Amino acid sequence: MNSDNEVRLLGTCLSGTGGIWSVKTDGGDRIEASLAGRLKKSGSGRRPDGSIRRDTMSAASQKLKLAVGDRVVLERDEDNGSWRINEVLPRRSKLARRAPGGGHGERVLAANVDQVLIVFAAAKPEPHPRMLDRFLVIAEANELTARIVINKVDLVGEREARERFDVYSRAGYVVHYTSVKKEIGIAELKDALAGNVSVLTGPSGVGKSSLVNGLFPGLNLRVGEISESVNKGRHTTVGALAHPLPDDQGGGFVVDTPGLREIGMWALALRELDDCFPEFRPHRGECRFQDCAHVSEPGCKIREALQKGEVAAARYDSYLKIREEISSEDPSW
Ligand SMILES: Nc1nc2c(ncn2[C@@H]2O[C@H](COP(=O)(O)OP(=O)(O)OP(=O)(O)O)[C@@H](O)[C@H]2O)c(=O)[nH]1
Ligand SMILES: [Mg+2]
Ligand SMILES: [Zn+2]
Repeated sequence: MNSDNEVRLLGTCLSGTGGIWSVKTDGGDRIEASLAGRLKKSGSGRRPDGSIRRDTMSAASQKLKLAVGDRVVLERDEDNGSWRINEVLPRRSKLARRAPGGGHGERVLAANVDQVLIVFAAAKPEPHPRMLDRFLVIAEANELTARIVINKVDLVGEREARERFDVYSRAGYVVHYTSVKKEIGIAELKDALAGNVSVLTGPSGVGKSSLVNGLFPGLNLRVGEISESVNKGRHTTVGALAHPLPDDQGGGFVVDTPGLREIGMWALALRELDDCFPEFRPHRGECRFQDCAHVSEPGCKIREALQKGEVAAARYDSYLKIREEISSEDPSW
């Protein structure tokens, strides 16, 4: 290779399995790059002869800190022309779930995230509000803006869907009502995505991938198909896939993630939980006891707000359930 061609580029990680990542360079090219061995947390995943060992690749990917959305410095190997990720730039934000016990078990779903779109279906599958509340708590715990998307409104009618999820508008969230099938609410959602890095999350089968395709028909469909096969039953793969949005529509990325069946295994400090419910925030510091758990303490302003109907009973129930779960998970929290 001509040494004049030696290049150092900046890019954004779109997807990665094991040690190989697909990166969009700031110049707009899409390239495959391997992660420099020293950036992997455990082992290099390489045999002495330089070939990659499959078994250690998946082990390494579990401990990798690199995530979709990460900004990276790429360098080209002079000898064989291949690209290598040599540096990961500091993140401005991230969507992460902490494994029980905290500390080393953090799972970063995506980096440099502007907002989380929590997608549920109005029906098929039947939405579980308690689960929606958990997704919201995770977004809040990461200090990320959350939007709610209720898809498949064609199945129940928009009015019924709005009635059912009005509790979330009242809690302070923006709720989008969409149908990919009937093209309802798609334009508004598109505006919300333009220029941002947005992560779509939610249960399986609610239409996350369909929304991405419906929103940006120009996006490479083939990538979506790969996503399906990559994610199927392979929990150690980095399942998230970032799609660059068209530059003439403001740019940004939308990150499609595999559906989650349950989100129980995460931990959050108990004292942070209050802040994860936006409708509790106006009452911060107003309870009689500073360490009020809002369970049965006298002079509790949250329970007062509940009685007045300012805090919805269903949301308060979720708060209690999550609180209980956190305290039983690890007594030291
Ligand atoms: N009726 C109706 N069906 C929809 C709509 N959007 C998506 N679907 C259907 O719902 C099914 C699941 O859609 P996907 O886009 O694969 O769902 P997903 O959330 O990406 O699922 P995972 O990848 O498993 O997490 C497909 O059969 C879609 O055709 C909609 O607005 N209305
Ligand atoms: Mg999908
Ligand atoms: Zn209280």
